[in-house]
Amino acid sequence: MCKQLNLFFPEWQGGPYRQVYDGAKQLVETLEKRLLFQKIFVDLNEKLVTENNIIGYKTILSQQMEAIETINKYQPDSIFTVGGNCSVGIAPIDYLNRRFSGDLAVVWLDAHGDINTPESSLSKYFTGMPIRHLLGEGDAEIGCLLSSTLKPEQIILAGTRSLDAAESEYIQKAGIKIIPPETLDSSPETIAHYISSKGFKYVYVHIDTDVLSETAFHFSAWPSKTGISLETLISILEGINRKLRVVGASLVEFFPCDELGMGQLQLILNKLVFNKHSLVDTQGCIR
Ligand SMILES: [Mn+2]
Repeated sequence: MCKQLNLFFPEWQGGPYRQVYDGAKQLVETLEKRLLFQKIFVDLNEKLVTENNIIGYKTILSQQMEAIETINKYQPDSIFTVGGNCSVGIAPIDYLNRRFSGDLAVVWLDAHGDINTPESSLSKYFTGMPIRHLLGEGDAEIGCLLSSTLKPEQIILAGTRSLDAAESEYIQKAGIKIIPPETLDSSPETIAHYISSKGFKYVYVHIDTDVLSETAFHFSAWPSKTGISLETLISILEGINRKLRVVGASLVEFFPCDELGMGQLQLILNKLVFNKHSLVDTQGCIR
């Protein structure tokens, strides 16, 4: 049997909205009826100090450290994370990349690139920096916590439509694959085909709900009109499940939802299948 770890990591200091903490908490409270979550302690003090070009630096550093320690303690085969900011994917991706010796494609379903360095970031929000740290750049102390380094060819930015100039320049220079929302809407299988063609077997799926258009989902922290539809997102996940093995996923950056929104998140969760086991069918976490 595969050991799966479910993480509740509502890190919110990486952006301007404490509501992403509340959104994560609401979802986890409904999921706890059938899934066991390990909680990463998150500070609720709103006074954040900027250091090393990162808002809330010390707090974020200690929270990331706790996430890494928790994962290392359980040594899971797969990890599902509810966030929080996009930065909650750093520890799971770093661990899984090491565990699968680099045979891991990371699908970053997000309106944004999240690929700034602390220096290139205009906002200084850590939520816009996770991928660059996974690529071995960015803050040195955070880098010291990580045990592996991703290669640019492991990353697929999907549904991306809002990039800073420095991000666009880096993506082009590093040769990182980017698939715009229009391509996904007309051909949701593109991602699974691309990953298979590159020879990867294992996949990590990061889902920032802002990959969806504002009309498709109303509760994203950074909504924008031109995203993909919910049907497209479902088809993307089905395509990935058919061809590849999902060993990690994160669902992040949403505010507390009404019943409609919770139902939409549930539809997404129904399609998260880890190592051929459906997340929603399983009882408990470590299995
Ligand atoms: Mn985003």
